[in-house]
Amino acid sequence: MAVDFVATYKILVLGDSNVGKTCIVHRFCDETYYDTYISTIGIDFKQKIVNLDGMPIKLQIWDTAGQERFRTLTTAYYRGAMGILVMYDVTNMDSFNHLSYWFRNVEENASPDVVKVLVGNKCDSTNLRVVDQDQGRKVAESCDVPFFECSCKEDVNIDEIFLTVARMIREQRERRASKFDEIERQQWDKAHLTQQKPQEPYKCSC
Ligand SMILES: Nc1nc2c(ncn2[C@@H]2O[C@H](COP(=O)(O)OP(=O)(O)OP(=O)(O)O)[C@@H](O)[C@H]2O)c(=O)[nH]1
Ligand SMILES: [Mg+2]
Repeated sequence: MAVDFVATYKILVLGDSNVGKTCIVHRFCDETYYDTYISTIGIDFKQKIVNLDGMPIKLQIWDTAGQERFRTLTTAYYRGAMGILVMYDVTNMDSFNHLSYWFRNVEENASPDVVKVLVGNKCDSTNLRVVDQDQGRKVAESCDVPFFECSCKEDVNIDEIFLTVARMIREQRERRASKFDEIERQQWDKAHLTQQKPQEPYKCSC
């Protein structure tokens, strides 16, 4: 059977209920958008193969429920994630104020080398905006993560967000691989150089 992708990257989408997590996954994977709100129950996922600078990579995107009653369930999925989108809604100040909760939760439950981006959604809603772009940028700088504002409704920045995360995951994996190569090389050197150590010159016991 032909393999049409070279790696699978697991990406998790987090944030308060109603910020647009399901919409961003649908927009990216299916190029669809719905105005009706159906709150996610538990967790769901969709997949899409992207061409990452000439390499076909499968992105497996996990859409978590923002509702508090599902937190224990969704937290169990943090560990396997290679990339995380932490999302808020630029028309909802509470969702922005809760970012510290989401970043702390990632810190406590995800792998230490997971890559993260901060995403402010619904940037099309100019009249309803309550979180300035600068406020989002400052939080991203303080967490040392890339920052995007996007609109699932008008398809603004959606591909850019997922391709950025995918590139960051690839770079992280390359860094880790070269670290392993280095450790392996050192172990090989140690083993072989010890073996090749010159023998002690023969000393007569008399
Ligand atoms: N104006 C505007 N509305 C949006 C946008 N993205 C999502 N919405 C609306 O926001 C509501 C919530 O979207 P969802 O994607 O279901 O939210 P969610 O974060 O998955 O919510 P939970 O599943 O409860 O955690 C829906 O009514 C969407 O139509 C956007 O870019 N612009
Ligand atoms: Mg949802």
